[in-house]
Amino acid sequence: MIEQTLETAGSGLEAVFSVDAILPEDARDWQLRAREFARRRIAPTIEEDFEAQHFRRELIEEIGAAGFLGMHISGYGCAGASATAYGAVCLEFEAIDSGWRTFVSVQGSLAMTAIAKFGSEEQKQRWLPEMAAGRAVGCFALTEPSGGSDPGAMRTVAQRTADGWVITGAKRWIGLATVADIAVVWAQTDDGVRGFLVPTDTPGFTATAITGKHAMRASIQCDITLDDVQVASDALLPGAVGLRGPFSCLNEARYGIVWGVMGAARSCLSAAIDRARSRVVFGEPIGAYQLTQAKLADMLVEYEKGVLLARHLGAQKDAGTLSHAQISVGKLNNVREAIAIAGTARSILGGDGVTSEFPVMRHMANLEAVRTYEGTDEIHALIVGRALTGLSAFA
Ligand code: TGC
Repeated sequence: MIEQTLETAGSGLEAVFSVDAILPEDARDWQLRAREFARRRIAPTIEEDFEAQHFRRELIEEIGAAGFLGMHISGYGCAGASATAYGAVCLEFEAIDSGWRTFVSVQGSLAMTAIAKFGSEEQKQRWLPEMAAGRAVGCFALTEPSGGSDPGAMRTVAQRTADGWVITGAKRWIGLATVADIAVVWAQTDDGVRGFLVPTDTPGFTATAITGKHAMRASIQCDITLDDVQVASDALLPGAVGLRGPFSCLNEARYGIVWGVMGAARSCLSAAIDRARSRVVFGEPIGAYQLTQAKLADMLVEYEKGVLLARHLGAQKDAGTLSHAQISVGKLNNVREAIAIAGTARSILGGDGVTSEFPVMRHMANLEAVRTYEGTDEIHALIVGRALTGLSAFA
């Protein structure tokens, strides 16, 4: 009886709200390719990789060959796609796992963007085509062990020598550093914060994967030590002076998160809907009870609002009018709501919701990491607060 009613009405998440339907054609094309790739190449092994804390490095060149790395950059082997298309790709990767969306972000939004925005022509020619193809991997070394929220307090220093620079310091929570070929290292200099391209085989550069993580287990985050690392003069990124440089790269990564986490939310919501329709308790599918329907409705409302916000910010970004504060609105809201959706989905799944039979607990754990990196909830609230009042309340 219930099945018949559902069929007649046309039910399910896609029948009520579909991200596919609100994308322009170019973005939808990218989205479908990302969805197909992520479902075929990442999904089948993600639970096992998360459990084993294994990063499946062999996928990198395939992701590059499919065009997803630095896809928003024009030239140098990159696709020159729209910001909306890039966002839709982030959503599909994160629908499978935040760790793989993070890989695309660290490589494309952080390391490649730093080179594309601030690098010399030689640096761009040397690194961007290789990184776009996935033959070279980059990392972005900004955060330090003493805390990530205040990069202005950075202790890593770069001092000029007769023929280059010597860099000393430490970085923490740096994605991909143990598999990277090139590190974008941010350091204090006499001219303020500057960026350097440091090959990871340079003597004195050491990366160590952080273990014991209960989130992002299928991806790599590292400690880096820089012990009198000597680089030539041409390692300096000429176009970045001051914190504006790294912050403008963070904008790109934060923008990708606004979309990406809605993929994790969609995955959790879909699992909860399926379960609500099939799990029988007290003689009825739990989806036939009002409390379950109220939960599902609230999840859908926040998912739909989050996707529409991402789409709105994407349109602004494509028009060149997106502000930092608007990106903070998106990151703050969408991560917070994705976490809430994952938690509610878990409650609908009951005890089985904590197992790897469903993706929900893995998404919940990952999203807690996403909540902290690229600016915590608190930092984004204060960025929005400063934009509203004109008053800085960080200290
Ligand atoms: P503030 O005085 O506000 O700004 C300094 C200069 O930067 C400019 N600026 C921005 N430019 C572009 N985009 C933005 N979003 C910008 N925000 C600020 C600003 O206009 C100024 O420029 P100028 O030319 O006048 O000097 O700087 P502040 O030190 O007071 O910072 C304020 C605050 C808290 C907003 C900032 O520190 C912040 O965003 N903190 C959070 C940092 C963060 O997100 N850290 C986590 C990074 S994640 C990571 O490192 C790991 S990488 C990912 C991975 O590897 O997996």
